[in-house]
Amino acid sequence: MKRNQRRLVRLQETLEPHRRLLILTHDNPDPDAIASAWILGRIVRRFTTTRVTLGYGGIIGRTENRAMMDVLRIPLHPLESLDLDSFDAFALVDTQPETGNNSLPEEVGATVVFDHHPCRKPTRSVPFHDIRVDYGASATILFEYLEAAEIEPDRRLASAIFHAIRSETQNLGREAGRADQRVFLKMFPLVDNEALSQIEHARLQRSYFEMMGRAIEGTKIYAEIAVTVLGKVSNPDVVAEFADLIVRLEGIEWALCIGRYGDDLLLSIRTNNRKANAGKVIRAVVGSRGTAGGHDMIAGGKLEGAAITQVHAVRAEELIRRRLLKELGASGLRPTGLTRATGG
Ligand SMILES: [Mn+2]
Repeated sequence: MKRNQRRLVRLQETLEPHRRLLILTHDNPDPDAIASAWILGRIVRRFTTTRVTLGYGGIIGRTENRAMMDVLRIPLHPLESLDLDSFDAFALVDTQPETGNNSLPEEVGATVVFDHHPCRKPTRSVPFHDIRVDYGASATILFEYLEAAEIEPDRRLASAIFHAIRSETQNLGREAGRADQRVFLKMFPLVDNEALSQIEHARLQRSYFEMMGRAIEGTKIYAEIAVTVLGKVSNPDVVAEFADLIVRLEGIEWALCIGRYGDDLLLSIRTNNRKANAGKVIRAVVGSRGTAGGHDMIAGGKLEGAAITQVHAVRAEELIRRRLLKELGASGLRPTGLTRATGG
């Protein structure tokens, strides 16, 4: 714990000269990013005189994540409601500079970065950065600072941390380490179970089921590979959400999900193979034109402007599908549909 105390002191020294800090999550934040921002906010408020605001880019699309914000009353604000010029320091959580998945302008440098994705080159020049790839969640990293600061999380914050680790690691089953286990167990007696249940079982809109119907129709199976072309999505999270679902299909080892969001194509890859490197696969699939990142079993990417017209989108989707099959050594396989109605 000594090491974390030293880190905490360094964090404090880094931030203290600044007047106003914006803590920014990745775009379309997930529970891990949301909880991480909230923890860091608590620490900075306690240990510095710097004023703190928590913000996110994109939208909070997934119903469960919106419920998390509402039920736990998390003070995280959409970037549109904030004036970037009013801040003189920026912290990124669960993301890094120049990854393409956060809204910090590239010319604006980050002062602080916390993440558990592989360290990027620009991150090394950030004054304070703590990147731990062996951690299953960024919230776990930040919790160690909370401990070093001797701040007891209240019920709401404990619930957020618990939910973050639970959803990010699928109840410690996916890419979780000892540190995640320890924090998860430590939070368990502190959580508000009713609140957590309201989050996990949040009421779903009809449009959600319409989207799922389209996703099922748009899924093709190539032996152990499922490729889903979603078409237009109104909520960017649905791409990862459906990939999480379809990778559970019996006999499937890899799942790729593609959705059109605005002018962009969003991609999500999942694998059941614990020895695989989904991050590497998605970089091969996205190529030099897009941005991508990920860990061993989960990865995401974006092709900006690839869905600017219907023709562009169809062509790019086709290219992505072909590259994935090639990368996984499955070129030339004839697909089947997922259900009887779709030809399975
Ligand atoms: Mn994360």
